[in-house]
Amino acid sequence: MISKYFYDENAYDYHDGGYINLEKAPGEDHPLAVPPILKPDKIENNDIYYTVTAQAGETQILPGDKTKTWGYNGSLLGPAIPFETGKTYHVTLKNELPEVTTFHWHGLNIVGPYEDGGPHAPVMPHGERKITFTVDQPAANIWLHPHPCPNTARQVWNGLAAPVIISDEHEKSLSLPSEWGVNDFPVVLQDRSFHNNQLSYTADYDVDGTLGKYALVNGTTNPYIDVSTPIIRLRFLNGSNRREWRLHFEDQHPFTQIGSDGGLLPDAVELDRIMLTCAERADILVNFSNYKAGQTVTLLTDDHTLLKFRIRSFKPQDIKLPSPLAILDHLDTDDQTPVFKTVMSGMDDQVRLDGKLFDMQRIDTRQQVNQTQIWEVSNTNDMENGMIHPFHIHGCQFQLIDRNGKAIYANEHGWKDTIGVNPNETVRIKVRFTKLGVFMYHCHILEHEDTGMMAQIEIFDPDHPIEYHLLPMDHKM
Ligand SMILES: [Cu+2]
Repeated sequence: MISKYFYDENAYDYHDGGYINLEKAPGEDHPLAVPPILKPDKIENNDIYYTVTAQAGETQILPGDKTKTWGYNGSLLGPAIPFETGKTYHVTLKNELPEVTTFHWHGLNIVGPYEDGGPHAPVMPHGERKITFTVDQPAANIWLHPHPCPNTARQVWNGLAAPVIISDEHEKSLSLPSEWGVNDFPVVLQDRSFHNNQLSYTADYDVDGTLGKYALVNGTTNPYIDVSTPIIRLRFLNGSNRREWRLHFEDQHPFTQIGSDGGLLPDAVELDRIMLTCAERADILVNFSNYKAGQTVTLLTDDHTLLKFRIRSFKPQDIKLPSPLAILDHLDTDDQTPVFKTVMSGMDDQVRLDGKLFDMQRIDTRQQVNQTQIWEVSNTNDMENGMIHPFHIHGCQFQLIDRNGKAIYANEHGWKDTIGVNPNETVRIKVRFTKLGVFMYHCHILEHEDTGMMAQIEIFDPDHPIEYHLLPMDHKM
């Protein structure tokens, strides 16, 4: 049993001068909103067609006036988008917003930079873009969010984010809870402040990451889940601009982590608390068998009530998870493996990646496709105890080696695409891209990313060089 948080407490976001403590949102408790599962436009054999539209709307979040929000195929957040390993997807991306956006598939092994949906793939207002790709990675909880440079943070704040759920045959064979909205829930963790019930990104902006004073879970304030089967699957996603979520039950009830960013862990891990930095995911099973109907079990973040579980009647149940839970395709390295070093530094508007600010027309490093490199990802910053920078790479999933030469945490043995890096820490990871393209790697505190704590890698095939048309920084964002 791990009984402490996973990171250096000195660096937690609540030490920041601009930190905003969560408060209970006004109004009653509400059942947790459950995003619908996106329906295909059509299915032709192995080919599935979807349409995803970024649009503006209004959402009842607080008592009183509705809030003007943005969402995919709806007014806030989006539907859960189901992918199956081995199938080919044809996705029409439509923009009905009054400004340029992009559609980034965070965690998907997909070619870049256009299909990946980073800043080189703008979709103009009333415009659309069509992309096609085959999903060839294991079951995982990934997500969709905008990535226009430098407006990612504001667009996410306004409501754009959607869970994307990849399933495969192996995961289906595990008989995990699978009744959507009954015992299988996406759990998108965000925080927002309101001004006369409206969002105001400008009013709440913080260069070190914008925080809100109310927790929103799938857009719901004061949410609860009615527990009608003993085991519940919670697919957590930190969809916040800045906030770290330090999750634990009020009574320290244990839970089982079965998956991380890029899929199932090689072995399930028993925990009683977990921290998620921005963009990280955790796939969790909670067994409520020992509680009685009428009881309420409360999930906290720090000491703030986040999500209540109201126990209904059910028969106790246990799940037998196989060991190993999943066979990972281990990335092999030896002393000939090339090493790439990258350094996150600074706070406020001084944040830098390798001492530089982002430039869309500059390729910062190159790596050969299907070849593994070791990346040494450092956070040098120790200003005012420093801060954790969540480091993300597009277009691939990677594997951790060590943290400052020490063992990684028990729940870091699976595929990851985002890792919290502590001040004065170097995390070594094994990185292999299987798709060609130009990809971003960056801090996932969205305001740091927008400030320019981001760089680009070209993944090349020496036999098939490709010329990319890289947009300039001042194009029509
Ligand atoms: Cu950062």
